[in-house]
Amino acid sequence: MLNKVHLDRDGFAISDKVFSEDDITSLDKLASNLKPFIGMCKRRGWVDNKDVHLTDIDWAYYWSETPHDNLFINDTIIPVLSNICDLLFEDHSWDWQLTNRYIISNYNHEYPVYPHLDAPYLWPQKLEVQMAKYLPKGPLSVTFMIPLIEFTPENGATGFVPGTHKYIYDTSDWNQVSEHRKTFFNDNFVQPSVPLGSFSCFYGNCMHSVMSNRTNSVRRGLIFRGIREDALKEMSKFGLG
Ligand SMILES: O=C(O)CCC(=O)C(=O)O
Repeated sequence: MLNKVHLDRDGFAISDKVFSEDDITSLDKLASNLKPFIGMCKRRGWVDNKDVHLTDIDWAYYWSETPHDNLFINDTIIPVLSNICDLLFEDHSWDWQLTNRYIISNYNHEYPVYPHLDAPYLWPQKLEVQMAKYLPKGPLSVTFMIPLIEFTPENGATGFVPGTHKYIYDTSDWNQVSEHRKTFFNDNFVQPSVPLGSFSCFYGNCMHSVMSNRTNSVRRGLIFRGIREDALKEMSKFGLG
């Protein structure tokens, strides 16, 4: 279903088709009615839920909270992804990052890239917390992105820099070097298409970014992240979500 050799070589891999296209299309319809939670506006940058008129914003992209009671997600998608986490975390226990179950809606925009690492490798609000430097070796997180319409380079398929999960980053100067990181990303990214019914799976420390959507269709995707238990314990110690 998922090629682990490719995942370990590149830091990301695209699965076989495992979900029904009809179920995915129904979920996309449901997702189109979810309200924005946090995101990037085309004109005024980052917006979060403290802002009042979230629905009036000219979004580039935003994240909505995923419904907790959806049978397709709970009975079909999560068991498939859980099996993969069991395999990837090997004999470590792990759990879902419950504060980060999102559907991302990516609108037509030509917004600059935001290359980043996922939790628990990067904490923009606490850059000094660098778990990759002191927890035992091995993957600390795996992110899954399930497209709700086919992902293509034209509609903003996720961009990845292959192989970047093999390194440890010093995140303490994350903000100072952001322009260099964007240059590095723009020179090296790939944008694999992800067919409907498949998903992408990537280690949280594989550098990736939301990309421009140059079509008039909204590109939505469901995001789940499995995190190793020792990292989850550190997160709760530091009050990180
Ligand atoms: O929407 C995408 O393609 C990537 C999303 C992402 O990087 C994130 O939610 O952290």
